[in-house]
Amino acid sequence: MSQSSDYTPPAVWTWNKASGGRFASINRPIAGPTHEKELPVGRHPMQLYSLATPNGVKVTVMLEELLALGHTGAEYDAWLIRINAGDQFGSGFVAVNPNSKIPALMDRSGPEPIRVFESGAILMHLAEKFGAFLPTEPAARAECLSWLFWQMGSAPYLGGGFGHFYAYAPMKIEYAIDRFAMEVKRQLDVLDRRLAESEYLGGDEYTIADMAVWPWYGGLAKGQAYGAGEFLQVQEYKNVQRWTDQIAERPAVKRGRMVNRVFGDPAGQLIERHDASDFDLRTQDKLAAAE
Ligand SMILES: N[C@@H](CCC(=O)N[C@@H](CS)C(=O)NCC(=O)O)C(=O)O
Repeated sequence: MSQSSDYTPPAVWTWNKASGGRFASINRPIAGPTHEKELPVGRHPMQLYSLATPNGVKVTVMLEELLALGHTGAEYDAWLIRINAGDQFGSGFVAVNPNSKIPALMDRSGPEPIRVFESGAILMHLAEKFGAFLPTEPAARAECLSWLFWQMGSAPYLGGGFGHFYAYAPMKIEYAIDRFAMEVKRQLDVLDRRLAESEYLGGDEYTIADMAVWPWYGGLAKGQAYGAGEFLQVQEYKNVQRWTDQIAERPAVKRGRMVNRVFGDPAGQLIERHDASDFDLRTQDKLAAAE
């Protein structure tokens, strides 16, 4: 391994140059809004401001699963937040999520709107509100929440650690790639062992834990994340593969992953969702054909 480094950190870090790499234009060391912009509000109880990244997909899958169970109170408008264009720094968005990251939810079903940010908190809020996808029996609930919070703590090593240094950083740093590849393979093995003994992460039931983990680790298992399938030999994690395929077959998952999607097959992109019929009528292929 290369050992050299010509960089010695100064006593005080200053923001005097762009960080480099993909997403450098939206990275900054301060919080708060950069511009005034109100968020749009639609007619449904749930107003979601998001993008179809793995963190965004967790919530659109949950909303589609709730609707599939007949919970009409989960009807939602999904508005697009283009993070590459800095929409997350608009004043309206920052008022919903002071952390300036998608997904962000406004629950407008009650007398006063309730803001919810952090995808795990949004999943819990919806699960408790509708009494679905979070077991109430104490042991099953604890197992579900343990895997939900496992995802919240683990995925930053996958995305911000491995993904960043393997795919997005302006230079390939062997030490950083080795460190995070090791951790991500360890995480895949954690999941693989759990899914060898259990159909779903929480146990026999499909829960918000699966909804949180699947968009990240299912995508990774299918080689869709960072072009790293071969590098990490993801096909070896047989139980993760089985679980990934099983969840991908769910109709609500197929719908949820299309919402706020701005890349890939036009037939799989529903840029904004305001009605259940939008899946049939307003995907990008249909809109282009109608022009
Ligand atoms: N822990 C947060 C992470 C959210 C997050 O990192 N969102 C990314 C997209 S996947 C984002 O909005 N990034 C914009 C930015 O960093 O400016 C969650 O689970 O909601």
